Parts: sequence; C-alpha cells; structure tokens
Amino acid sequence: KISFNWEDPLNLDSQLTQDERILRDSFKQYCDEKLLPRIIKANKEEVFDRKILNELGELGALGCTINGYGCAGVSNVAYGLLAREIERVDSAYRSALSVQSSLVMGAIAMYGSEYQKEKYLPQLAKGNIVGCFCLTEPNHGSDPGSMDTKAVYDSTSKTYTLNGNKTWITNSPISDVLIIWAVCPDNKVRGFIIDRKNIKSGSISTPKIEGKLSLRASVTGMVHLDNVKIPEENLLPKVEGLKGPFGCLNNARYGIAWGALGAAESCFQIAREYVIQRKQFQKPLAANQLIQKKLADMLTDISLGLQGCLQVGRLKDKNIHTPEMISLLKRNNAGKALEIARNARDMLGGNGIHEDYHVIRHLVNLETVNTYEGTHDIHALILGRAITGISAF
Ligand code: TGC
Ligand code: FAD
Repeated sequence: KISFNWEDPLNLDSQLTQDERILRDSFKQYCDEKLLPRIIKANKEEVFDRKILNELGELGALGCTINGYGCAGVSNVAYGLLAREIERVDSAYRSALSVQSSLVMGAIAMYGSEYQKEKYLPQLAKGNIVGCFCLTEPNHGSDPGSMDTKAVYDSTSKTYTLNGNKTWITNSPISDVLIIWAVCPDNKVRGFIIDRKNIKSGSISTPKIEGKLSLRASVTGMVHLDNVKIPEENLLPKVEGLKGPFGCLNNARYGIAWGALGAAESCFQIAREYVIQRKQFQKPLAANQLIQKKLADMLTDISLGLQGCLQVGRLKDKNIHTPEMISLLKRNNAGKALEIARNARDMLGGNGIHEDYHVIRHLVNLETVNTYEGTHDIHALILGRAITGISAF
C-alpha cells in the first residue's frame, strides 16, 4: 500500500537520480553535523567563519555545475538540492554558496578567457580564494542599468581605471577577487576581475556594513574604488551589456528558489513538532483546526514550490529555460517562505522569538532573501512585462 509521506508529499525523491540523492544526503549530513551546531553563535556574534568556504570546497559544492577546472559538473537539480540543504540551516550559508558559485565562478566560467578560467576557477572551487559580485550601488539597487561606476581604458599602459562605489556586497570585506560591473565610455556595461594582489595603482577599500539584523552570519560590505588601475587581461572578454550580470543572476536566483524552501521546510518541521508536543486547553495545539490549516498551507506551498524548482532545473539542464521562469520561482518561493516562517513563528508563541528555536532567525533572514537578487515586486514587474508586453519599471 502506498501511503502519504508528509516529509515528501509529492514524492520528489522518486524524480531524482541516484547520484542526486546520494549527493544531497551526504551534504545534508555535513550541514547537520558541521553547520547547524555553529549557527546560533555565528548569528549572535555577527560573524561569517571563512573556513566554511574551504569545507564547501572540499565537498565539491562550490561551482558544482561547472564542467572542468576542478569543478564537479553535476546537474542544476543537484545544485538546487545543495542550496536547499544548506539554507535549512541558515540563509547566510546559502548566500556564501550562491555568491561564490553562481555569481563569481559563474561569471568567470561564462564570460572569462581561458587564462582567467585556469587561474581562478580551481582556487575558487577549493575555497582557497573568496570572490564577491559587485553590481548594487548606493544610488542604484533595483535599477543597476543606471550605475555610476566607470571603467576607462588606457591603450598606452594597457590598463583599465575603475572609479565608483558599490554597496550591500556579500563577502566584499573578505574577498580576494571582486567581479566589478562598470560602465565604459561607449555606455556599455562590462565586467572586470579585480585581483587584490594585482592592482597597479589607486586604492580599493571594502568596509564591513555593521548592524545588520538579518543574514547576520554573512559578511556584507561596501566597495570603494579610487582610480584602481588593473591590467587589460582582467576584463571579462566574452560579454558586454547588462545581460552579463543578469546572466549570472539567473543561476543565483534559481538556487535561491530552492534554498528559500529549505528555510521554509525547517520552520515547518519545527512548528509541526512543537504543536504536537505543546498542550493548551488540555489538548495538543495540533488538535486545533486553525493550527492544522496553517500546517496544510505550509506543506502545500513547499511541495508545489519544490516541483516548480525541479521542473525549471531539468529545463535548465537542457538549456531550454527562460529568465522569466526563474523570476516566477524566486518571487514565489522567497515570498512563500517568508509567510511560512511568520506563521511558524506565531505557532511557537513566545518561544517563537527565541534563538534556540531557530524560526525567528529564518524569518528575519528571509526578509533579505525576498529583497536581494531582485525584490519580490521587481520580479512581479519582470513577469508583468512578459505577460503584457509593457514595461512598468
Ligand atoms: P532590460 O532592458 O530588461 O535588459 C537589458 C539587457 O539585459 C538582458 N536581460 C537579461 N539577460 C539574461 N538574463 C536575464 N535575466 C536578463 N534580463 C535582461 C536584456 O535582454 C537586455 O539585453 P540587450 O542585449 O538587449 O541589451 O534592463 P532593465 O535595465 O530594464 O532591467 C530591468 C530589471 C528590473 C529586470 C533589472 O534591472 C533587474 O533585474 N533588477 C534587479 C536588480 C538585481 O537583481 N540585483 C541583484 C544584485 S546581486 C545580489 O543581490 C546578490 S545577493 C547574493 C547572495 O548573497 O546570495
Ligand atoms: P531599491 O531598489 O531602492 O528598492 C526599494 C523598494 O522599492 C523595494 O521594495 C522595491 O521593490 C521597490 N521598487 C524599486 N523600483 C520599483 C518600481 N519601478 N516599481 C515599484 N517598486 C519599485 N548586491 C550585489 O550586487 N551583490 C551582492 O552580493 C549583494 N548582496 C546583498 C546582501 C544583502 C544582505 C542585502 C540586503 C543586499 C545585497 N545586495 C547585493 C543588494 C540587493 O540586490 C539590493 O538590495 C536589491 O537589488 C534592492 O535594491 P535596493 O536595496 O537599492 O532597493
């Protein structure tokens, strides 16, 4: 007899390959044994442990969809499963995975020269060096097309000079390499690799943004570029225009769509356990219709969201996906995860606001997840444009 499994309601497991299941299970073990025990302290003290990137590197998780250059070359679905497992622990750790893999290694793998790929990808894959992705500026967040950061070429010295400011950059304070998106005198956006060991002149500073009350176990900073001169071979040669950064964002947003549901599942499972144990009015909280409805809504949103991720992952593996599919998933899953975390917080009563129960941490993290990589409303406008043919930005 086939019975309903609330832990996998639509039998996602049966739709994965054996390799994907093995990879997921061993990564889950790492997340449970090595990441979960350190998250409460890291979140409280607002620190990101740099060693985590080496650990992720050892497990083959960094840039795992890239073929060659020391990378694992697994499916997009496998990458999504890793994002889901790590974000069950904390969105900050998934952020570290996303930025290094999709935004930094992705940019170099898709747009870099052979020399750049060989120089940086194996080191980034091991976590020996850390990268960051610098698109957002103090005056241009949702609208990066209006960016102020400039890059000017000098043919005599064969260098580019970069000037400008970026902000809200994950890992910028600890980065060895920075992917900088800047506009050139021909008005085209181009990508550059700033290798901190190879700056010819000028100065770069990457101060940490203190006082975040969300994603506290991730280090976020600014980037100030003051006449930073870099060799011409540090231009990413294979792309120009905004499709460069957006192409990287497609992969990161796809990973976030899986990851956000990992955080949501964690909140759902904690709330389920709690309402079964906790008694009020001489019966378990779980015996109340209002509580059961909340659990049913949570499980429905999680399982439908996961099916969407799986479908787009499989299309991505065949390269027949579109950015709008990813906007649909990122928007839906981040928004639904936030709602699930809020309901779970409520179901835990007063305990719901305590760090030991994890839910409040997920809830405040998900505020960031709903905002970065395109806000909830910006993704609505991307979909609105695709539906109507009218741009309403
Ligand atoms: P638009 O006219 O729409 O497009 C300009 C050019 O880009 C192409 N394009 C894309 N290409 C690939 N993938 C996509 N998703 C693309 N979207 C657009 C487009 O075809 C066009 O190409 P071409 O050849 O014709 O020039 O540009 P727009 O300026 O109107 O953009 C509108 C909008 C709102 C969609 C865009 O600006 C946007 O997505 N805004 C949100 C900004 C954002 O997501 N920022 C993320 C910063 S990184 C980050 O948050 C990392 S957090 C990481 C972590 O810690 O996990
Ligand atoms: P704004 O663009 O000012 O938006 C503010 C509000 O206005 C939002 O609700 C938005 O939806 C709304 N809005 C904007 N335009 C419209 C419109 N046309 N119509 C209707 N509503 C609109 N960026 C990077 O480049 N690299 C990183 O590594 C990175 N990491 C981050 C880490 C954290 C912890 C955070 C919080 C952010 C990070 N970001 C990063 C920046 C992030 O991508 C931006 O915060 C995001 O794109 C929104 O930009 P903004 O904050 O300037 O908000």
